[in-house]
Amino acid sequence: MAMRKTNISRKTKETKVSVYLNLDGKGKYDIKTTLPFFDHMLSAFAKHGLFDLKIVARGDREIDDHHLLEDIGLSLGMAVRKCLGNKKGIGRYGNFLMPMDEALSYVVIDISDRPHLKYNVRFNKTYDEKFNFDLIEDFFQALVAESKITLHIAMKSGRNNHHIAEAVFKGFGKALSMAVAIKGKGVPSTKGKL
Ligand SMILES: [Mn+2]
Repeated sequence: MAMRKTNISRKTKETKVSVYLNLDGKGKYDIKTTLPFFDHMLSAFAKHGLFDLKIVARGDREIDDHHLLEDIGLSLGMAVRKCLGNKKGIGRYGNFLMPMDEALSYVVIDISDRPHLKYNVRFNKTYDEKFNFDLIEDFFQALVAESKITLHIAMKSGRNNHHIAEAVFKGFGKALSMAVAIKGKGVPSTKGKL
């Protein structure tokens, strides 16, 4: 039986990240990444996925925010994979269409053991000194690499960057919640292994 909850600590010369994740939580979150906008996104992910999630992260933001977002993605990906163990009984697939006012995201997951990200999200290039929206793709690329899931994220529509990002993170929470939910007993694959 998979543990369904775990702690991950990851430390390099660039960043330090700790993650607590419980897949069968109640949507309780405590996120401190030193990036308030990204805290807001990860909080929305936990709240709407009904995961319990605690993240404390810091990094070399004097360079830029790339290392920090990438390493949070790696750590959260490791946590997802560790929580799922041998994947017995999970639904495996999940998808969600998530609106946020004018923005509409479509997130599709296969817990496949084959890491693949198909990311079709375009943000407005207006300069935002608080947050680089381009790094969201790097976060998901890192998360996919470590969790070994197949993840498709597409935007059907969207004008405001905050709305677009929030539709992506809420949709990811809902789709992942569906994919990790216990639905049966065996491993959901004709190969007998995931
Ligand atoms: Mn918001």
